[in-house]
Amino acid sequence: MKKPVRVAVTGAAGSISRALLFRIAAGDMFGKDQPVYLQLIEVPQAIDALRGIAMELEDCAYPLMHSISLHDNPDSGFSSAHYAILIGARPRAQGMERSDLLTANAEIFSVQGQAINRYANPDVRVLVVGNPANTNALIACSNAPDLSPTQFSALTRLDHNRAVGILSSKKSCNPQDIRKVIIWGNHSPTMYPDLHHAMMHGNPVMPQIDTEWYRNSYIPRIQKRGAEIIQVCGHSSTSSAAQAIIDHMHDWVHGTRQNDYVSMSVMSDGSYDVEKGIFFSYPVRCNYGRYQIINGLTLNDLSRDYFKITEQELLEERDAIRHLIPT
Ligand code: NAX
Repeated sequence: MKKPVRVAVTGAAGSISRALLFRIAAGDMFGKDQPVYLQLIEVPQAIDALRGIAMELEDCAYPLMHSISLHDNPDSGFSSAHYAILIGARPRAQGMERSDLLTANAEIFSVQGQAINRYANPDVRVLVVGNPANTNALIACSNAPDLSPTQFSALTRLDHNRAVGILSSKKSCNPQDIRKVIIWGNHSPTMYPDLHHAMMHGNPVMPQIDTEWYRNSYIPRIQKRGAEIIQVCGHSSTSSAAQAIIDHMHDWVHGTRQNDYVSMSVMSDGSYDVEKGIFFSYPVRCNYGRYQIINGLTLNDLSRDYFKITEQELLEERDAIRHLIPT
């Protein structure tokens, strides 16, 4: 049996975590031969609810579930963690300006970044889910000076999976048959779902779809899918978010499937002329626990226009919390 890996999860009593934790314990994220030690982190007011979740996890008697610990502070919560999944975030309250939301979350993620820097395993991999995810990842990463920015990422896999799922429904094919879909930019309604490099049954997608449908129906639908879910279900995505987190971490650790790439928000190295240092969703391939941005794809005028909008939004978000980024 392998040695257990330590997985720290914040917001562990929240809706997404309720769908996620049982699947991590069942081996869906790291493999059916990898025991896990869950380090669950919550705010003090939610510790009682978290205790109930821990009891249910125990009652499942998962063979891979090595042990569980509960934490109301990030220092002990991230101790020796190999993986840190940052889901807990401050939701937008009524009357709150976007800049207030950015600042409130920046404070949470700067404290967590410092704790990860000090107490996590030096080779830790960090996934930021809590919104605004890209900018929260920037804050956490900037507060962890001893770690490499390549150890941090933010979740745009849900948008990627939505882009695959909705296209496969439209074309009545299996999602498996669709490859090389890309989400560029921010996890927000400015994201750009790009099908210009996508393949279906081994052939380019664009000649197989109506351009009018792509531009006026498909792109806005993916961009606003989160809001559509809230409108229909009365709450934001939970099971699909958990699935996306599983897929993101699984591929980061175990590698991307052959002849495909996936979307991950990672620190820009200037690829595709995006400003360096912001977390931007790129097409990547993962191998041996590392990601590599896919370079050399051509962008047409439509793509360039979308790029500018989403990059601009990320630059504005960065400027709003700049005072919390250590120099
Ligand atoms: P919930 O409100 O159900 O749960 C959030 C949990 O986080 C709560 O239990 C709360 O007590 C806890 N929490 C708050 N601050 C904390 C802190 N400082 N330390 C530890 N725990 C803390 O939200 P849920 O539906 O689970 O969504 C969580 C976050 O994911 C939200 O910010 C949401 O916007 C974001 N999402 C991001 C997605 C992405 O693709 N990047 C998609 C799904 C989701 O919308």
